[in-house]
Amino acid sequence: MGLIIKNGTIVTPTQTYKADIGVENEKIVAIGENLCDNNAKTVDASGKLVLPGAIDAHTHLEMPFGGTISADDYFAGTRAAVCGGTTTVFDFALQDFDESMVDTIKRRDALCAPKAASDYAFHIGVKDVHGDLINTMKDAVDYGVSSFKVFMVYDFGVTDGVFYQVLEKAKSCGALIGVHAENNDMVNMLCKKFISEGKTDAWYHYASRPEWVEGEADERAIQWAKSLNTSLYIVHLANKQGVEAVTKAKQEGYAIYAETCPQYLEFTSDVYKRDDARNFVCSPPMKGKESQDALWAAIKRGDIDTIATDHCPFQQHEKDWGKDDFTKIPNGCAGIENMYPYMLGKANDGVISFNKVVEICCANPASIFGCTSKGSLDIGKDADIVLYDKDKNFTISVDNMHSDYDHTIWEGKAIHGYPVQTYLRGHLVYDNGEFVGEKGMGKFIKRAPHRHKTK
Ligand code: DUC
Ligand code: ZN
Ligand code: ZN
Repeated sequence: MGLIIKNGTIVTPTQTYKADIGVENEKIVAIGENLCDNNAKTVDASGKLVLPGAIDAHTHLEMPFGGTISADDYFAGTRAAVCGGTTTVFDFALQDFDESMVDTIKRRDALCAPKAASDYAFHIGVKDVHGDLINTMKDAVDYGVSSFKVFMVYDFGVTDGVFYQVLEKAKSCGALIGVHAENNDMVNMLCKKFISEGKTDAWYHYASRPEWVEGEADERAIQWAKSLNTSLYIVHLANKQGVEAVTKAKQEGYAIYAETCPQYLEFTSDVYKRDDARNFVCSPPMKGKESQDALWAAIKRGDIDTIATDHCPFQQHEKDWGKDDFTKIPNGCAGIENMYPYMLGKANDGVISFNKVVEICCANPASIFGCTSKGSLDIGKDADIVLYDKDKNFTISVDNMHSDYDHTIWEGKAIHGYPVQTYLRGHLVYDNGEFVGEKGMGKFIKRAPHRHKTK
């Protein structure tokens, strides 16, 4: 064996137990007591938790958006990811009009492959399925990209009819559709109304995208998936009405999956009253306390399947474009390095269990998105391993993050417990505050087709 991690406490979604882990050729090859190999490098993990690397299934790296490009490129974003214990990152490859789905993947992968410091996968952001383009979804699945996202908002959003067509095609070709659900018409109308009334500060970003603007769209999207008896993945769910719709659909037996993000679990719409409110502008916005409570309750009862970040940071001067007009603020916040430590910190504080964190940050995204080699500490899986010190206290600051942005909404947040080492396929890439990996070492993860569960 090349590496043995000894004396740690392994956490899976269902078990917590003491054992050593043996690694050879980037894979976990042994789990047991008293593993021994004189040729292996040995790491003592006494007193530490040994966790799978997390999977962040929702990021926007070097994405052209809001009149600029998101501040973390593929290197900075993936470097930051591994420093927070996330070893696989999903990015959105946004299709161009008239572009086949495989060309979309290849265009983005040409940018990503030389820079990635974590493993990575893509979802395709669908814009155009006219003519034969819809059939190229199947080519993408064969290429190893078995998920697509439709936006119900933004100038590149799709119509309801296109969304339905894409859902139907996905069912027949082994793909999962993710949806950014907000009612576009309502958002546009409310934005215009507030601006014309001189209501221009960042509070009106929230006021133009209130709970029901998202909840109503969630309900419609779920309705269409139900009518096709097909799976649907709701990204960045942030509101109570949507949570209730997801719970009901699950109880009825439909394969409706929900993702939420740490920012919705930590902040409420009160942040839009702060002086730096524009820095918190993302879509959907943070919601009220009732929605936040509903999200935590849904995590505890199993109705939220995954946690991801929607990482899409912008620099301060770009956020400042919207000082006097909230519609000019580029939408998005940082989070890629914070997700796993934040959720693990909640476990350390007794809010949820460590097993639950491993389930929703690692095992569930791996199984939902067909990452067959990722998401758990089992023999045969990639040796993506995080050593976690429950006693290490950490205060988030832009100065101790590993991204390229110049501010963070997480500034000053104290985290109880923190990752101390991250291994990517057995290679040490993060060591006590330092990135020690290499640009370009991340690999494209070819994923299995989505296995549709029908009612
Ligand atoms: N929301 C954001 O806040 N940023 C990126 C895209 C999105 O949907
Ligand atoms: Zn979105
Ligand atoms: Zn997003």
